[in-house]
Amino acid sequence: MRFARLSARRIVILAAGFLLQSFALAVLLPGAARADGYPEPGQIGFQEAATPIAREIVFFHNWILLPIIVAISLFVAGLLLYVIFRFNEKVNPTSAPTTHHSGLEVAWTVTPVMILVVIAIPSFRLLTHQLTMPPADITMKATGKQWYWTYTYPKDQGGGFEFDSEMIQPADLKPGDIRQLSVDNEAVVPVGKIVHVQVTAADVIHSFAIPSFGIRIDAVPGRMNETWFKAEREGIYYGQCSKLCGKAHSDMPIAIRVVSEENYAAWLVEASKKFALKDTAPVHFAANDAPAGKRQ
Ligand SMILES: [Cu+2]
Repeated sequence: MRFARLSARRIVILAAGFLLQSFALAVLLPGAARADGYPEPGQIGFQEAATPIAREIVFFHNWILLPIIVAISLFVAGLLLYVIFRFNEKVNPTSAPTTHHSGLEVAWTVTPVMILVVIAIPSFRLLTHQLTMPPADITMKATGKQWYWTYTYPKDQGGGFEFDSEMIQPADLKPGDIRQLSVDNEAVVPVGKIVHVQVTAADVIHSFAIPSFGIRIDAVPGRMNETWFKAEREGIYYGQCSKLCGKAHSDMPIAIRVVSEENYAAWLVEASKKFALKDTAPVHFAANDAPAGKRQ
């Protein structure tokens, strides 16, 4: 039958494409060189890890999940090809009357369960590492607003100020700026220190995410979420609001500048003057304090 021949050929092409894609991913992903702290055009795979948690995430994906899914893809593609060539109408005109095979049914139930158990162990270990917060050296607050972030540094750690961090509009980009990622005021943290980030929002739900730090946490109005990171290298690390939050959702990047401890101390002094609060009240850690209608 013409129809049957055509669809068999199409399945072979699909299976071959599937195979090729699995191989390409397995070969390219772990070895690809990439920029530090931001994504590059055409990049495949994760950004370079800049925290221990991000390193663990990359390892979990590249060396546990990816090999397992490549093996499963190859196995399923092999089965498909075998069935197509061995049991097509021409080669095998009379099909076998078998409808049940208990051993096979037990095997295809138990094997996936075992695979899930193998994945679950490192997965839960990673979750535990992410959610067990070590004591903070620095605490800061990030408040998501339509459509920018406000960073607050508490007074008892040399801060007592807050500032808005807005994306640099495409027309104002200078050489070295990254389109849709560079901001006017980066949040600054010291290298090698445990930083707790309290995350909330003033209007709608946003999400505070930095791929190279391996963090992503929802910013919910009226609720205080908390995450942590320990940046291992100096540099600027970028993220984006990762919850659809309105028309300029794409225009509220996150930029964290990681500096040496001395430079951080110097920045605190400088920023205290630059962003001095008008009233002397301590910085309040409460939601819903956005200036209304700041950006329409
Ligand atoms: Cu947002």
